[in-house]
Amino acid sequence: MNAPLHENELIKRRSHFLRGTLKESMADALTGAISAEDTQISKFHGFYQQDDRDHRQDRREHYLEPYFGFMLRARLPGGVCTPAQWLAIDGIGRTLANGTLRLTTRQSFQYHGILKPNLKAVIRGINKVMIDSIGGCGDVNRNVLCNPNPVESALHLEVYEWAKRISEHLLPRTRAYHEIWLDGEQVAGGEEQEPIYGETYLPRKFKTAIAVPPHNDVDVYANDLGFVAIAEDGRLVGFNVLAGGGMGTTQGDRSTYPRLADELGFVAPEQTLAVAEAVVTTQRDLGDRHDRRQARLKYTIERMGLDAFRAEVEGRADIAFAPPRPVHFTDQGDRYGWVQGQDGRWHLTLYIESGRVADRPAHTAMTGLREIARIHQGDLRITPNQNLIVAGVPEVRKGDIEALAREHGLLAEGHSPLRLQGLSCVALPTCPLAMAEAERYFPQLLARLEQLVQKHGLADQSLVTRMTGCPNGCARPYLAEVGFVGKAPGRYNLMLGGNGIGTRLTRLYRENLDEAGILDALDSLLGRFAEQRRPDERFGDFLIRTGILRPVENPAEDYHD
Ligand code: SRM
Ligand code: SF4
Repeated sequence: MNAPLHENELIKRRSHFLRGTLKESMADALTGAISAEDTQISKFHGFYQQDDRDHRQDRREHYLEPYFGFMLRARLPGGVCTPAQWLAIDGIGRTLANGTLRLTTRQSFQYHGILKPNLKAVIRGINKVMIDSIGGCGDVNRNVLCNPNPVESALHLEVYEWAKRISEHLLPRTRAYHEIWLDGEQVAGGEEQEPIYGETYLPRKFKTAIAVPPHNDVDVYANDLGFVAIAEDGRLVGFNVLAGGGMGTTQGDRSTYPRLADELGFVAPEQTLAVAEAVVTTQRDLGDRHDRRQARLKYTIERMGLDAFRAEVEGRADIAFAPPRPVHFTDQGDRYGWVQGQDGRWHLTLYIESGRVADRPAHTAMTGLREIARIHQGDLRITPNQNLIVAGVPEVRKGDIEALAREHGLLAEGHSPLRLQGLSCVALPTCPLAMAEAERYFPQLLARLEQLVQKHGLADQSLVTRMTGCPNGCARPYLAEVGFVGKAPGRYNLMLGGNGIGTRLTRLYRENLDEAGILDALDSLLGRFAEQRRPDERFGDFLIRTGILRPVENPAEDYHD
């Protein structure tokens, strides 16, 4: 390739294993920002520079620099934390960030609105309770997802251990994070090595998930690298390995599209790390470092062809994939309420609207979760659907936990199936890429949709509905049954046709709709669905069966149809 390397490649190389000039940027008291190059390096340390877009115009008119604040995302494999960790997370959110926490679609949490002078205290604060933010963002492996529900306990525990191991194995080795934020000892120049990543890390972000069938709550097909746990008699016997999934697209760029991961084959558990490393190093060496829009693994696989990619991975890992084992998924959402685990303890899945943990008049989630963490002795698990599980509750504590959850509006009861299956990304005011609202508008739109499903006698129908403020797909709208993808203020592309188990992509149904247009389009389709559906048929399946929508066969072409 003759094209020049992307500027980010040069920034990474110059950064001396992710140090950049972060120390100098932090010491510069004249601005609330960090240097432009450091805004790229900071992502590898888990934080993004943002500015509050609600205040942009006002600040400009008053000749002030933007209202800079930082978003910090933790690394929390499988989303698991202890009550003590939660209390620390909560305290930091209230005192050093904007007073809220954001549970993410990748089982982690984010702080928003951290001012520069507070960044170090935030990072030190989470590290004090053994949580870090290394690789929360950046061109490395991100938070590793795994099914958070501990009901199938022996298997779940095994799979969770693999999620942690993969996360640790693919962690950058640089001491920059410890040196800058935790005052660790400085490493003398030239001594450091990144055995897996090398000095320019990966061409682009990289995501890994493990699914435990029959649940596909992690949306495993949306990941660069996926593992589907195969169990016999409740014990893990290996994984089907998937590669090349991804949701992100760029508006107007027809060479970008969402894609489901392909199956590479079956491996035994002891081959897991070698395979993960081989997929990562293949992408490191063969991924596109010239055009970041073409740099995700999905495009590397498209360019190489699946067979060549599989052979490359087999060679690097010194393994041969066995044919993938049959798997069956039944859902992609969370299972709310109490469920009992094999050891007799109980697990309660709470509903957190759009994952925003905040204190609002009818919904005091921040206080409620703090109160629960104070008395809970099991653990807390963030789900890939932005909810939280209070896990490992003994029978005698059930009543207390449930009473607190009810008092603070955290139970699923009273919410429609539509709302409980909903996901929306952060979008405005913090996300710099947002073209439309998501988190702040989605609840209102859901209220209108609730009226619509009720009108058609579909109030009990499960319908996976997701909204994002731009085509990047952070709430995985391309795997929903009904997806809204922000195009401009108040305008969304309506994506339809997912199958409710996360194994079929949506297709664009109508472009650039306002709320009236959305309701109009769905009113007519839901009406037909109510009249003509087969028993137990899902909305997306109905649209495909009746020919209202053609299934996506070739995402590269179909997404932009
Ligand atoms: Fe995302 C960028 C929020 C999950 C695809 N995502 C962003 C940024 C950091 C905007 C930016 O680059 O400046 C957003 C920060 C908003 C804010 O103010 O907090 C952002 N992404 C999120 C979160 C918080 C959404 C949420 O509401 O939960 C999720 C954090 C997950 C985590 O804990 O790690 C989040 N992002 C996802 C997912 C879903 C997933 O991974 O399962 C996707 C689609 C899967 C994928 O990666 O293909 C996703 N985010 C993107 C992309 C498009 C990537 C691409 O290949 O084109 C971007 C933009 C980019 O990378 O250039 C992006
Ligand atoms: Fe921001 Fe777009 Fe991701 Fe939403 S989908 S958080 S608007 S990048």
